[in-house]
Parts: sequence; C-alpha cells; structure tokens
Amino acid sequence: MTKTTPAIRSIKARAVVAPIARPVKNAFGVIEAAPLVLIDVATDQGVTGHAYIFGYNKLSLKPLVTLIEEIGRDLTGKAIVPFDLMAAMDAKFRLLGWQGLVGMAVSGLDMAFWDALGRLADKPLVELLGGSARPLRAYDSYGAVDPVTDERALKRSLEQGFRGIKIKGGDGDAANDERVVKGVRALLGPDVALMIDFNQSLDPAEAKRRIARLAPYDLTWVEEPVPQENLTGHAKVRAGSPIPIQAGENWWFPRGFAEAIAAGASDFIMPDLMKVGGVTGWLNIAGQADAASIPMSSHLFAEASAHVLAVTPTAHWLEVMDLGNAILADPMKIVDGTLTARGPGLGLEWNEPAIAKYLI
Ligand code: SMN
Ligand code: MG
Repeated sequence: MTKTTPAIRSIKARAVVAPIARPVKNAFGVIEAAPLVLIDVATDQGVTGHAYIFGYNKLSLKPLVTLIEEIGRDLTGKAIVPFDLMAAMDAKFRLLGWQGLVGMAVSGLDMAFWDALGRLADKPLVELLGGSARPLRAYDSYGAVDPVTDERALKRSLEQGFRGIKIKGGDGDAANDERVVKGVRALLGPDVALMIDFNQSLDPAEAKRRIARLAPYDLTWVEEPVPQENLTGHAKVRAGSPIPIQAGENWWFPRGFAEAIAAGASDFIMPDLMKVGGVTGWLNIAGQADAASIPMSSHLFAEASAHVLAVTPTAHWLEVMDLGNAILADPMKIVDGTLTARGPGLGLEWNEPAIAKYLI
C-alpha cells in the first residue's frame, strides 16, 4: 500500500425516489419512478467517492441505507483497495450469502470506491483501468410500448441517433407481442437493432412458442425469456432459438456468471454492475466473456457502464435508461446514439437541491 493510498473516513447513504423520463411497463407491473440509494465514501485525502444503486421498489431503500452504513462502519479506516475490500466482504458474507440486498450494497460501495480512486487520480475511471473513453454504441431502453401511441417517443430516439431500441414483452399474449414487434420494426426500418425483454415471465415451452412467432422481425436478442435461476431452461430455449438469447442482469457476482456460461444458458450476457460486485466484479466477468467469446452488454447504470464497457474485450451494447438524471448535476449526454465515459472517476456529480426534493 503506497502512502497515497486513500483510506475510508466515513460512508453515508441517502434514499431518494427520483422522477424518470418515462415509466417502465414490464411483465410484472409499471415502474413509475426510480427508488435510488446515493452512496458517498469520504476519504482521508479530501475526496468523496459517489455512486448510486437502484432499489427497484421503494421498500428496499431503508434496508439498503442501513446495510450500506453498517458495512461502511466496519470498513472505516481501511485503505481503498477495491480488490482487497471485495475479498474482505466476500469472506464476511460467505455464510450469510450475498445474493440480494447485501450484494447490491457491496456492489454500490465498490463503485463508490473506484470513483474515489478516479477522483484522487483526477482521471476518468476508464483511464485508471488502462483504457480510453470512447463513444459506445447504445440502445434506448423502453418498457412495453405501443407502436402507435409511442410513435413520437420512438422517432425521438431515432433523431437522437440511437441505432438500437429495446422494448418489453410478456405483458400480453403472443399475438400482442407479435403485433407490437411488427409495428415497431415497421417504424424503425430494417437497419435499427430491435431487442425484446420478457423479464423472466415465460416458461421454456411458451418462450419457444413466442420466439418462433417473432423470428421474421430480425430481433437482435430475446432477453430473460424464463426465470433467471432456470439455467437449463435458458439453455433449452437457446438451443432451438432462431434469435440469440440475452440474459445476466439477475445473475449474481462472477461465480453466478461462471455457472451460467458453463450451462450454456445464453448467447449474450449483460451483467448489472449493482449485482456483480460493481467494477471489481465486472472486470472478472469481462475476462470470462472474453475467454468464452460471449458478447457482453451493460444493464442500467449507463454512466458507470460507459467506463467498464470501454475496457471489456467483447463489448456489445450499452443500455440507456434514465434512472439518475433528475439527481445528477450534469446528466449523461447521448451523442449520435452513443455514450462516452466522463470523469473524474465515474463522472457523477450530485444535484443537491434536487436530492433534497426527492429524499425520503
Ligand atoms: C429492466 C430495467 C429496469 C427496471 C425494470 C426492468 C429491464 C432492462 O430488465 O433490461 O432494462
Ligand atoms: Mg432486462
């Protein structure tokens, strides 16, 4: 540990429910706002690392704040060496298990640790990782849409230069999925990538049936067709699918991906920084994906994902879905359908007056 290695002075977590650009209708309901936990890791060298995590549901926020601050109390005074801190947290939670809120808290802390290191080096995190910030191909991620009532929004995405659009399925029957996909494909034309996300809502037999009906529409991937725990089910659906299968946002930490890759569960993977152990976990999985020649995309957390995807050998697509724009002083900017990592660190600056409005 060199003399410049910073130490953790204190860790603070704040819960907000932030407005988002558009609701996310999915197979299990509608997400109208973003329940977020904002993490601040103050260091002994005067910089504070920032990160945010997404609670999906407001009821997760208070437990996450408690977990983050409890774990933080344990880590106070320790050097910010993310790989060592991750090993320590792995050991600490080995018996408890860290799938779920614990893993989300650990992952959010890891992102804030790396942000602090980037700030101290006065560099974007991507450069600290040995890469360079570059425009990454992004897709605009929607909930369930209707090609008629959502035409304006979809065309606005195309005007922003997006060359990919993701929609959600599974909120109706196979005929409805086909009606929507056919209509959106007609609106986008043949050269814009179109993905569909079933959010784990089908069984393998139904997934095969629905995917067969969608084969004529040149989909780039079908995402999470069956429950995320069902790796053999994923592999069965994938084996006969005319469309590549995408999954991973609900697979936990590098070991979860090793299991899924060994099971041949998916053609593509999309780790979620908040469920894989943050930046530290992502780097491990990027190596696994490279070894297995599996294209790797991001899930949510577009600002942080722009850093890690830029050093991912099999980088595929970056997902853009607004979660934090309302609480960030300088929200991400999409340029011709791409997103480029910004620093220092993860490039997140809080909009404190806005946070004060949305605090719970
Ligand atoms: C998703 C993201 C955020 C909230 C609900 C669902 C979805 C995705 O699985 O891949 O964007
Ligand atoms: Mg998804």
